Amino acid sequence: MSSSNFLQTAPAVIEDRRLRPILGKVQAGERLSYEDGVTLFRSSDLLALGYMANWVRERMHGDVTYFNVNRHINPTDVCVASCRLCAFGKKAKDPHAYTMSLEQVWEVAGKGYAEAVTEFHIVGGLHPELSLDWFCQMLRGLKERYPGVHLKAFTMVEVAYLARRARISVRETLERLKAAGVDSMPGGGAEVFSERVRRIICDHKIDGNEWLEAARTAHQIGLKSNCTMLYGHLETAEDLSDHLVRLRAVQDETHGFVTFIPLAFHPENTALAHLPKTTGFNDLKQIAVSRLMLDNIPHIKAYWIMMTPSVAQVAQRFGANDIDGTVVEEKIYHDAGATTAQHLRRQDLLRLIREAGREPVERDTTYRPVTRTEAAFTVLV
Ligand code: V47
Repeated sequence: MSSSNFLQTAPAVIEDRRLRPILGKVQAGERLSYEDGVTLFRSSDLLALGYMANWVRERMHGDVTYFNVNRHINPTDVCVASCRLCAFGKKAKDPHAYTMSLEQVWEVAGKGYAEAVTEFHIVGGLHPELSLDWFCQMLRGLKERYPGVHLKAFTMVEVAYLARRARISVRETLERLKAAGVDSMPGGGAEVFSERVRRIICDHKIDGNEWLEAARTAHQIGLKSNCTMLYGHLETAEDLSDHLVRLRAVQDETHGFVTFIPLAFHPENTALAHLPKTTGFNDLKQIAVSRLMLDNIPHIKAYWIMMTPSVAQVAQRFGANDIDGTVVEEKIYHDAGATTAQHLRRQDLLRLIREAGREPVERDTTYRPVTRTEAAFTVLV
């Protein structure tokens, strides 16, 4: 839609009068403030939020929705932290805990290789015994066996823990991981930066400033990363807006964040199981507000595992331009009660995207389009 069309039609869809000045800023391409963010998060005028966010999304990406063919690998769920938000981490003595051997990691990775996986997404618990050297060996082994696959590995939280255990700086840890094969980093572990909330939901983790500093360092040494925000628990509109503004400030400095992924809290099997589950309404609002606030982060991902394929599909018209990938096997959300599938085929993703009136583009982790030969395509469908 051209900007003049937007100017003419937008006021008709804005019911919440508090959004009018924000609409003016969006039209003018002006940066939204922390206060604007609070207003957006407090508004229930979902169609107006979606209308504005969709306009920004189309200006940035046209009709394209990206997806990838990836595999998640979680080498261990043993974790020294006991975050109330998490159902995945287990104590070492828990009979249900698992830790893969190096050979098992390499074998699990290989299960999707024939299907031309372009990315391994590797995260796990804070294991008290697996050393930085062990992880470097794991990475080198993956690179040897699957040289064409991008390794998106370790959250800022895992890196900070490995650094502490190895008694070296976060920078040196990142450098060693990069030398061993890490190509970029996922966005997990950011939760919300508010100290008040972190004390309740993840008091064993690094704090918000440490997370941001680790991200800054990763970007400085040439590793791009994603970033996330966990919503739907004890946070306020102020906490959410503050989180986005702080990510945006780091991005102004480094330009290292590629994609932002709002993550809905799944309470089942966690210490916060009494909290209600997220709603489709809130999921779409988070997508829309993040697109409006994060004017310097290129991509907004509606992670279908977390929001269900149906909501992730609708999100493609509320500000999102990415839907994540085939995933294959997912543990973090499924341990917390997610009832979505663990795997979507390439053809399922294509259908979801096309039905939303978007043009599917398969990407690699760096958002280069992936072209497939007929033969490879046949394996994938
Ligand atoms: O770090 C943990 C969150 C994250 C729960 O970078 C929970 O492309 C909800 O970061 N309910 C892991 N959330 C997932 C993640 C991610 C996912 C997809 C793509 C990318 C990417 C990153 O999930 C954790 C934590 O923030 N989490 N437990 C829970 N019960």
